[in-house]
Amino acid sequence: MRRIDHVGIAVPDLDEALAFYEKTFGLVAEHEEVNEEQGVREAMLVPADGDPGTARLQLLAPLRPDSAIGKFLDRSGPGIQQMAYTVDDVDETSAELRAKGLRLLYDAPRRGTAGSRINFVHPKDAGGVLVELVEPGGLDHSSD
Ligand code: MC0
Repeated sequence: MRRIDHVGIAVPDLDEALAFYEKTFGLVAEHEEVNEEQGVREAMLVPADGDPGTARLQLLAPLRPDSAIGKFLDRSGPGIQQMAYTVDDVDETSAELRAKGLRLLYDAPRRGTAGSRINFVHPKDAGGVLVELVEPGGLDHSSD
C-alpha cells in the first residue's frame, strides 16, 4: 500500500453534499464522474488550499436503488461506505491478499475514478470495512 487514497461517503444527493462540504469544511471537487458499471455519480474532494498529496474525500451518490450505494443507503443511511488505498499494481496486491485468505470482490480489476483500476476486499474479511484498492490511471492528480 502506498497511502490512503480516499475515504468514500455514501450520500443520497451529490449536489447537496457538494454544497455542504464546501460551505462547512472548505472542500472542493477536483473531479466529478458518472460510473455506470458501479451505479454511481461521484466526486473527489480536496481542501481548497491543501497539500496536493492529501487523501481525497469521495462522495458517492446512487444512480439506481439496486446499486451498491443504493443498497448501502437503504440499510445504513448516509455515511462512510469505504476506505481506499493507493497501490502500485492492483493485480499484484489482489493476489497477495487472496494468498492471505481474503476474498476479493472481482476476479479481475474494474474501472474506477479517473481511469484507475480497482478491486475491493469483502468487508467481512477486513474487520467490517469495505476496502478498495486503487491503481491510479492517467488522470490521477494526487501526485502532481
Ligand atoms: C455491506 N456490508 C458492509 C458494506 N456493505 N459492511 C461495511 N461496509 C460496507 N460498505 C455488510 C452488510 O451489512 C452485511 O453484513 C454483509 O456486508 C453482506 O452484505 P450484502 O447483503 O452482501 O450486501 P450488499 O449486497 O450490499 O453487497 C455488499 C458489497 C457491495 C460490499 C459486496 O457493496 C459491493 O459489491 N461493493 C463494491 C462496489 C462498490 O461499493 N461500488 C460503489 C463505489 P451482515 O452482518 O448484515 O451480514 S464505486 C467506487 O468506489 C469507484 C467509482 C471508485 O472509487 O473508483
